[in-house]
Amino acid sequence: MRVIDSHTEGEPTRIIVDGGPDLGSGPLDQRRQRFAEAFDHIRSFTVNEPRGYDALVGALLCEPCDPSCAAGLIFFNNVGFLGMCGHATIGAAVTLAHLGRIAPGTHRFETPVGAVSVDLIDKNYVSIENVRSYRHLKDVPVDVEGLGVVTGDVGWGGNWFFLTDAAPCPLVSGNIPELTRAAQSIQTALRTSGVTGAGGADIDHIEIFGPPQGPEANSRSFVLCPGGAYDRSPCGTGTSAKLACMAADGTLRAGDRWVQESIIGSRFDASYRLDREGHIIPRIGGRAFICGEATLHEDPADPFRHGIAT
Ligand code: PYC
Repeated sequence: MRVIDSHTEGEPTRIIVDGGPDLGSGPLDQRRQRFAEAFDHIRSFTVNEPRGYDALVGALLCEPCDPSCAAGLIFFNNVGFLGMCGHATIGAAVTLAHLGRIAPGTHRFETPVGAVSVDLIDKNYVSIENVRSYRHLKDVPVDVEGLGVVTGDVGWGGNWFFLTDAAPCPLVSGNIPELTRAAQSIQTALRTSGVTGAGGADIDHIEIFGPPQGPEANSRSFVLCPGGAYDRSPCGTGTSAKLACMAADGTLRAGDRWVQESIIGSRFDASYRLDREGHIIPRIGGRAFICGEATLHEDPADPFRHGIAT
């Protein structure tokens, strides 16, 4: 299997460019289902130790159904599959440019939750227009062990998020272990109290917001990803959910700029527009850098050939 590694504002992406599973044809959500049911060991092989690590997000490059799209992408991580992934879409655009498959300009990529528009500004800077995003629930109180009652919103930005301002400590990188524990406790409380996204969907990302460290950003966030790792970037789908909540509250107008800072101090430049039906279409901009190209090998004698799932 041939892969290209990049990071987007610190958050790693590994794109399978050759030798991935044959998922046949059809809509990407169906191909993602086939990937999960028949080839989950390839997901684990690609991103888990000993070839990867828990923060690594993978993406399978595939043929899009929609001929107007330059590529199809199916995203996955150390524990399962994602709907959309903002940082990995930015990483994919930089990877495709590195391969000479796309030039600076506007492109469309197909994902399991819809097509997204991608502006490759130069070899490292990409601005994406995400899928429609919205707030599903406002001011939901949850009783969290060790934290008491925590109130937050539930939003969709291509994945499901619980967004809260109730930080248990300052949002600095030295507090990542404490923030991780707090976010995991919030997630457990959401699950036990039956708070979900639309249609009973599991809320698998938790975002904790606080003030930015400097004048360059509007806000800083800590984002817990589904497999227990924290997002090194400000999280593209999470920033999209944040924009949707602010739009619903009337605190950010269409076209206004919002700079979201991550727990390691990297930033996404964000804004939104309204589509014809009045839905929020977020725009997220950030930088990605190629960090490696590799051929991954599988030895039938290796007891850990499909990765170490934790
Ligand atoms: O950037 O959307 C994102 C993302 C989701 C999980 C990790 N990064």
